[in-house]
Amino acid sequence: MEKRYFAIVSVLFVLGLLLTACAGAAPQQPAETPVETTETEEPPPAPAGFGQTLQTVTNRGRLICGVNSQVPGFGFVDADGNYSGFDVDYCKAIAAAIFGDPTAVEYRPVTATERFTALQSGEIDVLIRNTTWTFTRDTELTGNFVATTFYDGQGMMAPEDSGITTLEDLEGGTICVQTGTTTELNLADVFAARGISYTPAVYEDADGTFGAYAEGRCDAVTTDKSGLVARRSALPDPENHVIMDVTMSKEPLGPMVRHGDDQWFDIVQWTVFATFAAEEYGVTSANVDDVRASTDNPEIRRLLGVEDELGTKVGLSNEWAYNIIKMVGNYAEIYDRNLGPDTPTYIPRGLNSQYTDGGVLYAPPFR
Ligand SMILES: N[C@@H](CCC(=O)N[C@@H](CS)C(=O)NCC(=O)O)C(=O)O
Repeated sequence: MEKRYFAIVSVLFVLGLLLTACAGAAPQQPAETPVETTETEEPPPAPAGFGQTLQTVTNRGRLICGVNSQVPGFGFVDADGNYSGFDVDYCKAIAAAIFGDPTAVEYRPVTATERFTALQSGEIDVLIRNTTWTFTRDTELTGNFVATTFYDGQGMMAPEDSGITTLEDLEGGTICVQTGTTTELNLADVFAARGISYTPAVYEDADGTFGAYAEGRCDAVTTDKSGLVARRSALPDPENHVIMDVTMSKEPLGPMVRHGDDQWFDIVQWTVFATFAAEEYGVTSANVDDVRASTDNPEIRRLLGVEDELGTKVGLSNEWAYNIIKMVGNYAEIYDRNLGPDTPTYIPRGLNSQYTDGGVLYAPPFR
């Protein structure tokens, strides 16, 4: 009996506490009471999750994009210092979204090993360098992957005249691989699982790795299949090298930002989704003006800033997505420009097709 009395009193006490807490959370002033403001008052604090990155980039007047400089088709710098590639186009797309100017980018080439420190230290605003989304990069390395722009997998390439056509043919062989990559780790996992012994020949960058392979210092070379296609195109005799019909891993590649700035995350993420959606709705750099002037599709109107104000919700103008499409193009245009059938780095779309076309590209709704 006493116990029950105690329990009832406890429940009432807790309820009382909760009510007090709720009352405490209520506004201190009635809503109608005018709040006094002065001209010199500090602006209200930014909403939770709004970090400094957009402000820093805007004040600087350009985006600093961490990229590859050695992988044609993805991130490559030519003799005149011009950057091009699929990843590079996403740097341009972010600059178009922020500044309405795809050239407002400073490219910062980073190796596989230095890329995460460059992002963590603030040396770069975003990393777009054929970087695979993994658990530890997303957590321990304090990064956030916004979306996958290219679904890839690890491959293996050997000279055609070597007769090596399967991983098992590499038993006891030497394999060229780049350090600081998922490639190095997957190679160890896959070969251990299959019981194949090998010697890794490890290099700091792609030039070192593929240079050694071209000189015959290893029996085969391994990296993402996109990297193999890209670097094969730069060999003196591309036709003499075969990418094996094997996929050793999943390599979802995409832009990475730092933890702690949700606004920036959203900007980079929705820049990517804008390119997916534009392809899905058939909006291209060539027809975007006509579509903007005439479409009555509400989602396209929102995407292009005709209706609603999506841009302002992430601190951008409402032309942000229009500028991306007009100045850089939709996903298919970006893909074809860098990896399409008319390029030396042709890679069939495969998984990187729209979900409506048998692939996995799928932009959430623009509303
Ligand atoms: N996607 C893998 C591999 C990325 C990678 O670094 N691949 C090499 C081989 S193609 C590369 O891009 N090297 C270029 C360089 O070091 O500049 C990862 O994120 O670890």
